[in-house]
Amino acid sequence: MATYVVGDIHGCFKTLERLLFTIPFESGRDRLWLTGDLVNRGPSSLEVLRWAWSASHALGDRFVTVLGNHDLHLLSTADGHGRPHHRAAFEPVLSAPDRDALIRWLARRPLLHREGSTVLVHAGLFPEWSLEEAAARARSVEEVLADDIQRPELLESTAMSVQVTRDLYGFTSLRLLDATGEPRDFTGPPESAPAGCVPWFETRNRQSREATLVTGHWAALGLRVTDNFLALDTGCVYGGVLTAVRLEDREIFSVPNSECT
Ligand SMILES: [Mn+2]
Repeated sequence: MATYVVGDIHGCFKTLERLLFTIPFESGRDRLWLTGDLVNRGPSSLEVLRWAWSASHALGDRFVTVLGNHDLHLLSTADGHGRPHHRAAFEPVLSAPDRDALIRWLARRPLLHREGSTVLVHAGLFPEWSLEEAAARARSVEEVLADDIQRPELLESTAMSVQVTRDLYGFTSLRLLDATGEPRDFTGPPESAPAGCVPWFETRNRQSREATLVTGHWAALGLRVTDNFLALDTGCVYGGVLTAVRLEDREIFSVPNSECT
């Protein structure tokens, strides 16, 4: 049994199909993990969601997708919030006949998936989190997200505690930390980071450094494969490539974007 991890798809369904055709994935045997951000920006969020829903039901626990910040934008918009440009982008999903099933399924996806010393998250972990602490925090935020009353409050960040909001940010949006250890919004390449800011995975004394972290989210970082860190967002939706890695031997597979430029 091999484990294939696919980076951020962002509604690029045709490119995803091409990647799945390219990798030697056996649906009766292998595992398929996604780094999240299935939707938004690309042309076919609904098709990607439907495919993921089906794959999740067909593969059972051999399929894992973790929630990304754009998946949360969709949940927030479906809850009746969200910004107008998100509402327009998500309209095909929101008006689909199977929308409720898709949204309900998406809201119950994990923020963190752990298997032994391998951990899948969309964005990152705060450096002070041990693996055990990160997993426990993920479980408690997932409970909130799966609750149809509490979820809108969390995603609008009005009635929720700062701690819960910060935890959610870590799993789904984190890239840089400033000198005081607080996150800094930034989308550029790490070498252009503001003075004093460090990528979360390069912070000193990171408590999760014994684990292998598998992430997406940071397109400007691109493909990064080191002993204990794999970053797989290779900017497909920006005209880059969609990437998969086979975890067991770290072979990389990628296909060019064929639709989303
Ligand atoms: Mn993201």
